[in-house]
Amino acid sequence: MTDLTESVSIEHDGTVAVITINNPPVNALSHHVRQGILDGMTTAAADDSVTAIVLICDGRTFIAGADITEFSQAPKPPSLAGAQSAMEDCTKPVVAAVHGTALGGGLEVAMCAHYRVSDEGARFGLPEVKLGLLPGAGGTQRLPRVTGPAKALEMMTSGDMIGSEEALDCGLVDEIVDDLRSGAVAFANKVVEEGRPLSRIRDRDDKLNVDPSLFDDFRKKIARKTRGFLAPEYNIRCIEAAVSLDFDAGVSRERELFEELMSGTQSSAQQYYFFAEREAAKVPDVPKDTPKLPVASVGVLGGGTMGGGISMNFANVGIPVTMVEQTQEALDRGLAVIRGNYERSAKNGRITSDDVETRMGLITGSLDQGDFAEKDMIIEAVFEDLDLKKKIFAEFDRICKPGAILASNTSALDINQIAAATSRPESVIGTHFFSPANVMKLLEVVRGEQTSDEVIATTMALSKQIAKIPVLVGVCHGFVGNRMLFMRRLEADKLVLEGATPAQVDKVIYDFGFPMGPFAMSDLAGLDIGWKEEESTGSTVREIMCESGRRGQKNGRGYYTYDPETRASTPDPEVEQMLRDFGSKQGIEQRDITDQEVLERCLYPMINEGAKILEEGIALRGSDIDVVWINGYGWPVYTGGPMFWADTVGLDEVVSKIKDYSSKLDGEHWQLSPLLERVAADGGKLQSTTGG
Ligand code: 3H9
Repeated sequence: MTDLTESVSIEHDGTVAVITINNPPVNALSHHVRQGILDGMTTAAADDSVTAIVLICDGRTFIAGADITEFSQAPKPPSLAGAQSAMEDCTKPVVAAVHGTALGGGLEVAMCAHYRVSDEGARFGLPEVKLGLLPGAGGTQRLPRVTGPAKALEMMTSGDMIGSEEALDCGLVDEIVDDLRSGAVAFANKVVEEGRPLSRIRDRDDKLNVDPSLFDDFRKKIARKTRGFLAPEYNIRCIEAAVSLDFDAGVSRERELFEELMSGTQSSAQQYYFFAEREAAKVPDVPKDTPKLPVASVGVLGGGTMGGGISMNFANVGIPVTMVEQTQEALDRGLAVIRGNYERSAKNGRITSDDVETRMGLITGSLDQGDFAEKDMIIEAVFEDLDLKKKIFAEFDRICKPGAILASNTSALDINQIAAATSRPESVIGTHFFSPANVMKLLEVVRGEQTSDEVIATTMALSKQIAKIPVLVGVCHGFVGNRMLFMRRLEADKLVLEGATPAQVDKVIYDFGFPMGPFAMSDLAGLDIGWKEEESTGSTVREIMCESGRRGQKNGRGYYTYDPETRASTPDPEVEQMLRDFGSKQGIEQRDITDQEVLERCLYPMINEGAKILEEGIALRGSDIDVVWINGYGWPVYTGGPMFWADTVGLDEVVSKIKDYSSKLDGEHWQLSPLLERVAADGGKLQSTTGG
């Protein structure tokens, strides 16, 4: 074996030259990998004893794409295009051997081989859209030539991967082999023996003849899902170019559009988010090698919406769950909702009907908390009442085996007080799931003062196992997400007493990129959650709404009125008048409020609160706050999250506006965070500020 560069080597297997890439962790296309591919192709092409070439990777995966860390650096030669041409133009057959994930630039390299083989578990995708980009190494022109434009549209605008069988069906893979290396070499020998042609994807056009209406139909189909994002549209334009221009002109168009995206804020935000999500999983004072506790069985207390959703997460990955309710009726209802959810997924083709039964088989209903005795982890998911939770944890302490993790799904309450109700506070942790818990990706993992490193490490790892994105946070009211949400709520409620309407506030927030505004969100959740009629004194916006019989979507009347059939919402002039009257009665001057003011007053207190959260060490990093808001509340990822966004607005500007508003408006949430002021004065960034 001969080393070509620090990450690429070449050896002979009979007359086949095997070029191996070894660039952990994911064999990204760093400059030495590009150089190695180029050198390997040149060496093998010049070697008369070589009849064919196999390109393969060591480690857990085939090339997972360009090295994203190089995007912010000056380009280093050779270009990827150079390495790709060396493959495509090689006069000997080149076979790419794929395992793990061939992603982005990795798949674009594989598509420059004359043939592709894979093992059964291999997956293929062009996920650049998730980084606010498009496949910029000829991928937008090659993929439609292989799969046809319709499939390429799906793959490139979603960034989703396909498996080896699907890849074989659509022609992306030529053969699935058992043992990758020997199978790839055998395939290469077969190509030589049979005298198969040096098939170049760039020369194909047999699948490109499509009805042009395909593109606009597809645009309509994905419009809702991709609202606000630039990259999906740019990917579509590239595929349009693939069908209307020749290959080289298509590649030029791709380059032009790639550069445009690369220089924009959306792709910086999305690339930043990619690393932020991975960083959030790391806890600086809990080393990577901290022993993890085995979690082979889970107990969930509560079979309502949250308890049921939480149970599903474990059953989905094969971990048995015992779900305990107080009455048979509640338990039956909870299990029926879970079954209904699974059956809907089966109907949509996301899982099979066998999966439904397997997963249901993993969830055992019970009326007896004693069944938690032998469980490795127990999660409490009852309603928010501190005294009740303390009683429950005292009971867990009595019942559960030593070493079991005792978790609370509280969304705001003090984990330390809950832990103090037990004799083992080191085993107690918060796991704040977001609703619906089987769908939402975020998990705020709440570390109590005494939570042990093992319990933190286990919970963080387990979160990933159940396909959640964990963020470790500290104890305070509302943790990171809800604490910041409360600030937006305060201002939204004030704005509608000064002359803005709920519809105006919601539209500003929706246009910013959130899925809905604060008032539509309240209507969806129900206005009467936690409202008690007998204690209501008509002194807050929520109280007057509930007192006038408005409960939100559930009774068709909230801040909006709802069509009983379609659930379409319409602004309610009665509500608007009621809010104005309520404001006037309190001596609040009514005026026209600009959309810009609405935006600043809703979002700047959140930034300010985020900075306070960092200052108190509740979040470990500014980027963790962004991960929380993007995954838990629908903050548009293309703006990077609240901290990244504030950096792009300019912290001086944010500070000066907060000072200005605090001179006119009441509320502690307008008191400028000293950390924010300091970071702004130092020319720093919130996204890279660490907590504490
Ligand atoms: C592209 O290809 C552009 C081209 O079209 C055009 C060019 C001209 N670069 O996710 P994990 C790191 S754009 C650098 O935890 P998993 C990651 O940060 C690229 N680093 O593992 C982490 O580091 P750390 C298109 C990368 O097993 C470590 O690897 N490709 C890259 O859960 C492990 O990652 C993509 O967008 C990279 N490309 O998942 C694929 N990828 O340990 C992006 C990963 O220090 N990658 N790292 O935190 C993925 O989707 C997942 O990482 C993958 C593995 C599925 C591969």
